[in-house]
Amino acid sequence: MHNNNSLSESITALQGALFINGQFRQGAGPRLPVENPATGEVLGHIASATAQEIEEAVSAAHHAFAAWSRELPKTRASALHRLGDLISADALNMAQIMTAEQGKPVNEAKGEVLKLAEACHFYAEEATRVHGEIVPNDQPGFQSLVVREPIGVVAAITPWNYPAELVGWKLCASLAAGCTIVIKPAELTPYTALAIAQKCLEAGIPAGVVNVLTGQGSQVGQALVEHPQVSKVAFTGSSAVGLHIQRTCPQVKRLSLELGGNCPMVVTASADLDAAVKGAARRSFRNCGQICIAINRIYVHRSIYPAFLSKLGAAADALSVHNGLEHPAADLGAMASAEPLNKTRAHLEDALAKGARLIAGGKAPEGAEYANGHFMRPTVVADCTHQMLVMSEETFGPLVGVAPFDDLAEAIALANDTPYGLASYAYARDLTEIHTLSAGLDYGNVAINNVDAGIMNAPYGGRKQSGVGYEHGREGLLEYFNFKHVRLHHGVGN
Ligand code: TAP
Repeated sequence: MHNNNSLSESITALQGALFINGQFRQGAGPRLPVENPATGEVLGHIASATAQEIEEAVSAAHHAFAAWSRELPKTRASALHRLGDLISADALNMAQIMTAEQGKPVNEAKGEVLKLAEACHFYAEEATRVHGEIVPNDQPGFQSLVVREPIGVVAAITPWNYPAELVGWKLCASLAAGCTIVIKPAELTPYTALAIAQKCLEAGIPAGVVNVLTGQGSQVGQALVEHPQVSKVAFTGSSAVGLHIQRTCPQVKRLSLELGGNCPMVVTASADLDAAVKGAARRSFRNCGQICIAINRIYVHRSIYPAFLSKLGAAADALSVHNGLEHPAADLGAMASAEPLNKTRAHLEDALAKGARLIAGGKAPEGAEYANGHFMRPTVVADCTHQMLVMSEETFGPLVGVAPFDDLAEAIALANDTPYGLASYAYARDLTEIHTLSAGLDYGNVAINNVDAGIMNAPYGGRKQSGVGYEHGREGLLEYFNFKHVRLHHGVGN
């Protein structure tokens, strides 16, 4: 059970706050409410950053870049290690802030905060291992050095489903590379980002290196995209907004776009059925399906289709749904807002109207606890076709569609048959099937016999309409560098 007083004190301290040039200040702009999605209660208000505040934040980041980019890598690494330690030490408090604004159960939120701390330490280590290259020349007496230089000011624009990690990956990679950053978190989950800014202040990260501006994406986010002193936009969010940013960016600048998905899972006749069901239940419903890499649709070999459906239905029915602050260990909490809940209901109605069979869930849990929040039971529908929205569009809710297949080529073709290419999953024990699946799935991430596609030291990114660029791993860090080729004529060996 959480401590109401300390949580409300933590949130009160962040009301209306902006973090600019190393200082918290009250924003001058209009206030926007932030709600607890489990209760509908207004937690507080944030300030919508004004044009002048946006200018001050970018200008602070621009000025801080000159010194931060020249700091020794080990100095930047130490700052990141300190940040990671401070975040882990306060993980429960930060998790409760996240649960209050996002809805996921506290234990899961705490896991996310601890993974943010892990990202700080990972990028701290990477900061000291940024190597260049010496490449061969076609004439004697020349040497070509390829060096990596930080890009400049980064604008990070982030969604509400992973309020700590999706800010953190951009923040940590920027700091490690020597970039400075202005963060615009989602309107629904601003307090987690402001709590991270508090940790940056405590960690002694120099003024201007990290800035946080709250407000609406269409205003504050768009102003950052358009700002001539922003050299890179690191965006995670919907494909529609990502495309809009790409179209409306008025200068040439680096963009990394981590966008939406509609992720398939293929379960072949050789699969370990119980492991596949366990994986399906976890990756379809965790965080109420509000994950870019959530399983949206499952293709199951016809020989095991009925058994898979009954086991997945039972696994979905066994998941507990609660107010995540009151029940830290619940499997699922509230959905983050009415919007993803309404979209989930619409996708369910569409599937049922087109002939899908309801196997589990399909409605909100019953009882007074759920009366004012955005709750939905984990839902499984069977006999789905690609005419149904659940099989072709991102639901971003606790709904999964299942369909049978007869041969693997058909399953892979169906799995690839959407505009998205973020993550895919497969369960199989036959080695030929495993190789066929890993080669055939047209996705940036392919997880086989597990459902955790993202680990910190491997690249994580989408293809097709799921985005450009990578986070995590060495590849994620390279997104924050320009390469410079220095061709030197030294004359030795001429
Ligand atoms: P979006 O509506 O796209 O919002 C993402 C961020 O962009 C928010 O901070 C939003 O601000 C801001 N924004 C909105 N319009 C903007 C504009 N014109 N210019 C600049 N910024 C703008 O996404 P969401 O609903 O928060 O998040 C869910 C989506 O994120 C899903 O599609 C999900 O798949 C995707 N996602 C992808 C990944 C990866 S790694 N590929 C990871 C997580 C989530 P407001 O909050 O004020 O609207």
